[in-house]
Amino acid sequence: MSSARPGGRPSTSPPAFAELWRDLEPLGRDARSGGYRRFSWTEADARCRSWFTERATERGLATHADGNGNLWAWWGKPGPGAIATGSHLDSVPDGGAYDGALGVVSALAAVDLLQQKSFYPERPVVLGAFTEEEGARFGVACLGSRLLTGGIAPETARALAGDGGVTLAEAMTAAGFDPAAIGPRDDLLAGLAAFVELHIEQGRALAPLGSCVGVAEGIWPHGRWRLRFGGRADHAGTAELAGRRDPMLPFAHAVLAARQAAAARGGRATIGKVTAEPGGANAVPAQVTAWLDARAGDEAALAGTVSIVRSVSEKTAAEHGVTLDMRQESYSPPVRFDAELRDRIIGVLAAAGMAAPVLPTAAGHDAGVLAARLPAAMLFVRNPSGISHSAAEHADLADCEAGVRALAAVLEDLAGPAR
Ligand code: HGY
Ligand code: MN
Ligand code: MN
Repeated sequence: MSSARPGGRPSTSPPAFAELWRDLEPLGRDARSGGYRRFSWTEADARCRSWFTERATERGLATHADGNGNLWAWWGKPGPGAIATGSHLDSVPDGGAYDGALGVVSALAAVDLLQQKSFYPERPVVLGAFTEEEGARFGVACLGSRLLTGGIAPETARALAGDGGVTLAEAMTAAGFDPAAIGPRDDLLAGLAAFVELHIEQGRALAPLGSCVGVAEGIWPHGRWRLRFGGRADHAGTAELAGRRDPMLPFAHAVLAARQAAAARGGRATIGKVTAEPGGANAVPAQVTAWLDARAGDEAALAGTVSIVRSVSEKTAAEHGVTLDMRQESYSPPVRFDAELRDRIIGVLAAAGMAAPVLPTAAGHDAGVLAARLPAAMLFVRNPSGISHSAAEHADLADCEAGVRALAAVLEDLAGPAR
């Protein structure tokens, strides 16, 4: 726990969303693509961690990391009934600037706004920055919040290996953290009365409604499956087509089957990551590995999509003399956020002059993981294009600042004098 300066920032400095944003924006951005590569336990991650700790400390917040690498910053003495807010700082490969980061920056700027008006919380307010929310390095979405809540066994997590085979344990050790310390923190969770995550909208529902903020209803069930097709390497020119054991063929069938199965169920299926090894342009590959991301409005539809992908992959792999190993890497059950907390937030925003529609989402979030353990809610900030998981992701400054005002109003209500 680093020492916090009493009283926080000097009250003269202006609310600092734009200033905070400008500070964070360059960290982990790839000069070529303009997208972000803030992968957990890398140098970019370390810079984001330092940034968060410094910004929180200068606001008088007491900071610490839990054993899982999630960062916490306390406004007020840590204790029961705390109101938590925050999000994540990691990104997908070449992701956008706002996914996760907007929630963390908005939480700090909301503290500024409240400190500016000399509000002091009756119950502690704690800001969180969760590690490996995207699962971009170790394959399991929301890894930090799952570890915190006991959603994944520590020994399973330690053994997770990213591209290149580096395990989570090795990556944490290299970053100066102790992998033996990961695991559930029921003591920390017991002190939290609610968690409210602000996040950029992913999809385009708010713009047509003319709203700058929205409130989440729930999260679709979704998951990630790894498919490994094992064939036989051979010469692209001299190997007869008939005798080949080409893993690319069943893979191609799997891609098309996924799309058709998801479309038939009103769901989503994506294969955005695939490797062909050893990767010679003039050779039949020995192995093709692909990751299926599948989502649907309910678990039956999701299971139906995955089952069709599995059966088509098995059938076509057999036809081509190819082996198949398909395994689930990450699964998130459906989430319905706490209705009472959601409605209370809608009321607070309405009183602040912000009509906030209630939106479902197919995007996963740490709030969805924490919702299994405590009342959780989400605020969405308008995304004019709806695009996310892309360098093109964007939210207008005015909407971001409206999000900060919304979050500040919610924190003031939840952490202020009992109603
Ligand atoms: O993949 C998701 O839905 C989230 O962005 N992690
Ligand atoms: Mn994301
Ligand atoms: Mn996110």
